[in-house]
Amino acid sequence: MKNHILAALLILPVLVAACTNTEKAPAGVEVQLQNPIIPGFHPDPSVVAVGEDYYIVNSTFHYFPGVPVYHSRDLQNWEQIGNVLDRPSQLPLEQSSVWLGIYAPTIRYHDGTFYMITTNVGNGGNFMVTATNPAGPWSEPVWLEQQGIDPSLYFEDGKCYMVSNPNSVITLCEINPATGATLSPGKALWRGTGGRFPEGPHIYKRDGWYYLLISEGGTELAHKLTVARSRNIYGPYEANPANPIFTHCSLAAQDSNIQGTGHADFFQASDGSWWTVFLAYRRYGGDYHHLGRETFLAPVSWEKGWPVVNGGKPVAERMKVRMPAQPKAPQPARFHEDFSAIGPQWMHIQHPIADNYSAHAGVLTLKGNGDGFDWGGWHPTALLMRQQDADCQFGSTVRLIGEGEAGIALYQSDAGHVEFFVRRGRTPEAVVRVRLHSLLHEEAVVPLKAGEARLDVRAWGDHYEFLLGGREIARVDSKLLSTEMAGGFTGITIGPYCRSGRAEFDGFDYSALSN
Ligand code: 6LW
Repeated sequence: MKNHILAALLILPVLVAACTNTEKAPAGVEVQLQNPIIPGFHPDPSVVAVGEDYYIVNSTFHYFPGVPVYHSRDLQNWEQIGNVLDRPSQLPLEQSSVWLGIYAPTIRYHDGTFYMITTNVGNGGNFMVTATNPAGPWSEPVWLEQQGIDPSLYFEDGKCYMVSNPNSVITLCEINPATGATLSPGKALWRGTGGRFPEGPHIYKRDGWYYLLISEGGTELAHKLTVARSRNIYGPYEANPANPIFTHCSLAAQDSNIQGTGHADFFQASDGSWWTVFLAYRRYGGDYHHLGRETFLAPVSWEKGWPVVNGGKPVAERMKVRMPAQPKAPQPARFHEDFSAIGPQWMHIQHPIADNYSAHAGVLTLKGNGDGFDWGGWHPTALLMRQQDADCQFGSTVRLIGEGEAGIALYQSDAGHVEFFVRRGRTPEAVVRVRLHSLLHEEAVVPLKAGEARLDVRAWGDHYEFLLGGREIARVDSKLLSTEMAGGFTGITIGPYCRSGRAEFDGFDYSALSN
């Protein structure tokens, strides 16, 4: 008996340690996860799990509508169910360039209400909106006092806390979520581990610890995740000795095409397993990326009370993970858009001028107002969607009514864009024109018999081919449209536009290609 008690006493600390370090093998089934889970321009992801439903939001900068909402039940297939900011009153964009507008959002769910908090850089700063249905409608903005970007929310014991990074210090205050009023002075929590741009903070609670997850190093190659913890939400926070907990700025990932990993948000799936969404970009044709920062997924485990992302290994486009259930295999995109209803994937640069758009019987009619894609503080007539596949083909038949310019745009920023268009002054012609900073170059000019042409673009990762009536007339290197060359926080968007005159488009075709 005595021996049993002794044995029990000896084994107790081991059992306690095993329970607090909970290194249980994750349940579920082994599956092949395909990353990115939301490809193309989908930066700064934030995620919330509500039962078996998962929702992700992303930043959108100077685009309108802003902040797409994606829904999934299997963590692999994500469908856009709306946009949080779909009314100009929620999203002032006056003079917003590709560097301004909506920065990183956070989505949370509390007591039957969804919250989305973000920063409108250049037009009002931090604000939040609420909804009972994440597909919308979302409320008018409640403006917040605490400065800094990347605000996040944490709810506990009837209190609502906000964290952001004023003056590059992660700072916490309590707020009244209904009015936005600050209820406690800002408390500096952490400066990170010394990397530049400490940002993207989120607070989680697990086993009595508050975990403060942030990103450091900037959103390019040096991007990384670091974490600190405290028993008290106000601190002091101790840094994880194993920081950074995730980065591709490492020997192990130096040859990966996936780079810039960071800006993450953790969540627990319905089976209790931990996960993170984060942003990264894929390189094409060297150290260049043009599709923007995309949304990725990786498992999180806990070791000795600290989170470990993907077992401490780099992530890949295809990787074996354990998931709550087998997801559906993602289907390659292929569609003909007839614009009978303008779906949530279509965006504008700044607010659209409604009179310049109409759709009827499968034909989209656009009216130009003189604004193109060069900087102008401006409202170009264009419907743009994210290029989500490195290899894809898209196009339309364009008819100019009278004189003018209209066609298909490939837009990274005002400093880097390509238009494939029909132009009619005295004579009609098809043109491929490239803008790169101060350079404006017509790569091809082909005479046409009439102001109508079939324009298709074929994308192959590192270059684009421009097809006039099925015949290639020009090629453009994707790096000219890359973030490295053209700048901005966004990624390529594509679609019909009309700069001047009036034009009809017979819908818009898109299909993913694989080589
Ligand atoms: C965003 C910041 C970041 O607010 O880039 O990569 C900024 N992370 O957290 C713009 O997306």
